Amino acid sequence: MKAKKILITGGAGFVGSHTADALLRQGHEVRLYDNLSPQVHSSGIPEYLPKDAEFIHGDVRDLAQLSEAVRGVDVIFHFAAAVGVGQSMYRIADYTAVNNQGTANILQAILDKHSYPEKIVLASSMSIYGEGQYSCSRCGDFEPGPRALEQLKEKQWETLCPECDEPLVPLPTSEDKPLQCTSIYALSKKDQEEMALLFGRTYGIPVVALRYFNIYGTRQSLSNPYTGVAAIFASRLMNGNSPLLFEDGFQMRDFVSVHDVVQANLLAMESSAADGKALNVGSGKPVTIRDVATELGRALGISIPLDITGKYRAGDIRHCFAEISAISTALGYMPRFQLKDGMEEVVEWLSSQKANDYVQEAVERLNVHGLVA
Ligand code: UD2
Repeated sequence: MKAKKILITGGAGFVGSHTADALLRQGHEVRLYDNLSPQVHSSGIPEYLPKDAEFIHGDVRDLAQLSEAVRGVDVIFHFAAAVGVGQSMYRIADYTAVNNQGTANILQAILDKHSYPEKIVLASSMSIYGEGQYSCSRCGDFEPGPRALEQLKEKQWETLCPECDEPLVPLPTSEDKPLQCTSIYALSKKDQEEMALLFGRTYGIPVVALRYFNIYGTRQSLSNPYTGVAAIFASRLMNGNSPLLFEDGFQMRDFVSVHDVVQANLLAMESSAADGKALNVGSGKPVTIRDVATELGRALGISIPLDITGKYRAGDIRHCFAEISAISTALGYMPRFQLKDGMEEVVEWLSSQKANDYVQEAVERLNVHGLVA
């Protein structure tokens, strides 16, 4: 394979840096563009930053700097984003500037510099679905909207059948489920996805949007209390605190190893079979948030009881896990990491890490804005 010049925005981050390592191993030339957001990188440049990559300390809100960064690259992985469902609900302008305008800037930079890449791979998110797909044993399949506030106030967490009011059974969510964003973050990801795909169609540039589910793995920020629930739980446990679980902890997600996400990223770059598409990237297996916290505690050998708050975080959905047959068929993607093995790798990494637990402050900030009830 011919070596390519590759730009990764958000390249110092969790997904960006792992992707960079894999690309460098394949002999590609990698340029990382990252603003080293203090919320994620509390100690500045991370020690894992690959030495063989070029590093540009830059912000996607800076069109001039970005225009230099896109020059002459063959492939762009656009991962830079403000990431946090709850936080996005009170930092609306910031999230929109970084995610929506930042993406617009990349596309503008490509046009302004006449530097057309052969591929753009964009980090989208499962959050754009809102609630996942469901079925009622009596009334059939549903794609329900957000749960009613009255029901959440009564701590009735399950999504109810719109016809008979009985709890629905969650099903794997596929790409054709109508999108129903329930947070500003989700809305910004939907906008990023549509903007990039539309740009690709207009200018004949292959674009792939990957809808990542809940990613976990080494290098996930241990100081960011707003996202990365596995790392948040780890940080709580390592500081002797109970993981805080919203609702009753039985909400289900799809936890996918960062190594499987890297597999999907590379396949999307190398193959043309997913061009112009938006595809799920998950493990295909549902797991409750409670199980994640329990499993992590067990693997760390720390026995601290979970704090089941019985509170609801604005913007959260109940259940969503991935149907992965579309990406498997198109790209041959096959998740290789089971949660249990993946957790063990994380725990080994954690033994050399310091975790700053800012979760209490983060919850207080949500409280101030009436976003936890
Ligand atoms: C991931 C993504 C994020 C976004 C989100 C989609 C990463 C690093 N981040 O965030 O970009 O796509 O998924 O929803 O992959 N919860 C608790 N206690 C906590 C924190 C969270 O109970 O301290 C619950 C939360 O209420 C929700 C569930 O855990 O029910 C998952 O949280 P999330 O959706 O914010 O997922 P997260 O943080 O992995």
